[in-house]
Amino acid sequence: MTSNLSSNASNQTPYYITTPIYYVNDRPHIGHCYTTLIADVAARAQRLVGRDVFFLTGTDEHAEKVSKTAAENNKTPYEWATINADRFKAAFEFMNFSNDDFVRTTEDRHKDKASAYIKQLLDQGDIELGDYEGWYDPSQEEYLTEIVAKENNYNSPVTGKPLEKRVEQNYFFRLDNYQSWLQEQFANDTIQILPSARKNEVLGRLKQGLMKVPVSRKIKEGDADWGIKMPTDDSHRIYVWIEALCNYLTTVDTDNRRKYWEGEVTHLMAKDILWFHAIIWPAMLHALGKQPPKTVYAHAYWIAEGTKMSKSLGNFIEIDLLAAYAEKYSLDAVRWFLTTQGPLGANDADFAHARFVEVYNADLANSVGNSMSRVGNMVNKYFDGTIPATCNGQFGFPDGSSLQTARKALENAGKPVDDPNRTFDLAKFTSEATNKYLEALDRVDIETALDTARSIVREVDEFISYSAPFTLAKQLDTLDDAKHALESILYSCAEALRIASLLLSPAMPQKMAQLWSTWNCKHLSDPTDSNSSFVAPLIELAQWNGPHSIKAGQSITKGDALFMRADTNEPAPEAVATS
Ligand code: ME8
Repeated sequence: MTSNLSSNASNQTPYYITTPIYYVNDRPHIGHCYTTLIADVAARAQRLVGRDVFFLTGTDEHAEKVSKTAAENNKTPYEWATINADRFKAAFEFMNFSNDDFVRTTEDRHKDKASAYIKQLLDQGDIELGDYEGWYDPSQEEYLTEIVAKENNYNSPVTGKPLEKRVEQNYFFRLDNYQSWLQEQFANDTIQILPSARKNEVLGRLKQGLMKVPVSRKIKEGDADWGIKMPTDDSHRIYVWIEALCNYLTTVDTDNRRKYWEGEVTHLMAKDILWFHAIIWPAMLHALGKQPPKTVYAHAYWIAEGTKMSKSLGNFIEIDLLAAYAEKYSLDAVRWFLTTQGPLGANDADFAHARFVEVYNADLANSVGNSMSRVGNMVNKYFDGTIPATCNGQFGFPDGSSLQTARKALENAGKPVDDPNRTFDLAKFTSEATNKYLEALDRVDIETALDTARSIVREVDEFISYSAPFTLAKQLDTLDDAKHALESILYSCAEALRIASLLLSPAMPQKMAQLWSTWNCKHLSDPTDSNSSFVAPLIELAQWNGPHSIKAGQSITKGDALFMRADTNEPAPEAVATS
């Protein structure tokens, strides 16, 4: 059963996953929660695999728009940044994210090291002083190339607002020196850019050639005292984007965390900021003598009820609305919907109430939740809630004779099966699903991973419909071997669902913990550890009839339904402002 395993199964390399650090000019919304959720699910899944994981998120505070909004709100930049950083922290706690740290770029631990990296680049000649004239996008605080500016009619490709022609004396990073090195990294996937549509865009733009990029801003009169000064020149500040990128390294550039940078690094973000992460940052790292990230993953955007979210439309889906959905349908249902229906691939995704309810009912109430309570209820009804002693794993499917007995019972009841040749091998099915799950994780393909987990539930549902244990249960006294067959079938369903629950747990940690508690599978994870650590790596935990399987004599109590069915006509929940 353990042959042909994905390389991930025994991967001992530390795993480091990051989200963008978010601007603190405003409060968090669905987009910020989404990227951080994908990182959370990936981090939890890698911990489940047994890897040493570090998951980082945080806030990007030294942007001009932060000091501007602060002034509009009669606050100092730092006060305003703190108000919003606290909102991000609260939102991420509410979403049950398992980040190992939350970095604020106003912290000394970040500022000191970011400054030291810039100093190293200056000393090495990778950063030099020069004049710069270019198209500046004030809304994004970035310069665009002539080609990109022209393509967008000299408007911001993100906000559509006009670009400004600016001339500045600046310090520049010699990005142009790294073109061929970068091309090599992408050609052999030393740095993998995902999804592939995004990689093609980056390669296309890279072919147009790289220019040196500004890494500082001249301080003007009247500027807020906000940001980190250039280490050798007080009249310049480090450009906020360059400083922000450094957070990924500054936070783990300590004796006990350095192993994460030397391990496997995954940067997650939306497509708007891919260029910085795929081109500028790896080149800076190379110049600093550090290894580049293994994966740069850029997802697409959430839109709201068919419309792009924007400040002017005031249609941002904020954390308060997600909280209202969580209140009504459970937090894990919100996590499930966002993870499985989100814009992980190349296309944007719509947050629409009708779709939410449809997915909630189809995937959770009628599938995962229903299957788990059905099997629990049958174990309760037919075996008084205890897995029978005769069922010590060896009755797990394949066990052709039990299926034959089930067919016989259906025949006796006048409801013969349509396909008498159908076979079920849940042991093999779960083992293959676990492998597929591991492979999907290698590509940060969380949607496929979770669908694979749910495919186990679908197979169990099909197995129950086909073998009809409720019909078999009525013939315990009249049909030879009926008891053995019933035990075997229900054991197999419970064991397959136990394995499914493991694979689903990164997306729905609370609901799966609830199942483990009613099914007495607490040994799967240590409930005292909030960081969801497991007692063994996935490949051991998910072993059919292995050391962590459902055991003879294990009591499976009848718990509350994990997900109640939702009324499709119910109105959408409304946000209740919490902050
Ligand atoms: O760009 N759909 O910060 P930011 C999905 N500080 N994700 C979305 C989204 C949407 N509609 N809107 C935003 C910055 N996001 C810089 C980053 S990193 C060194 C510096 C998510 O607050 C997505 O992850 O504008 C996107 O990349 C990020 O928020 C931008 O956050």
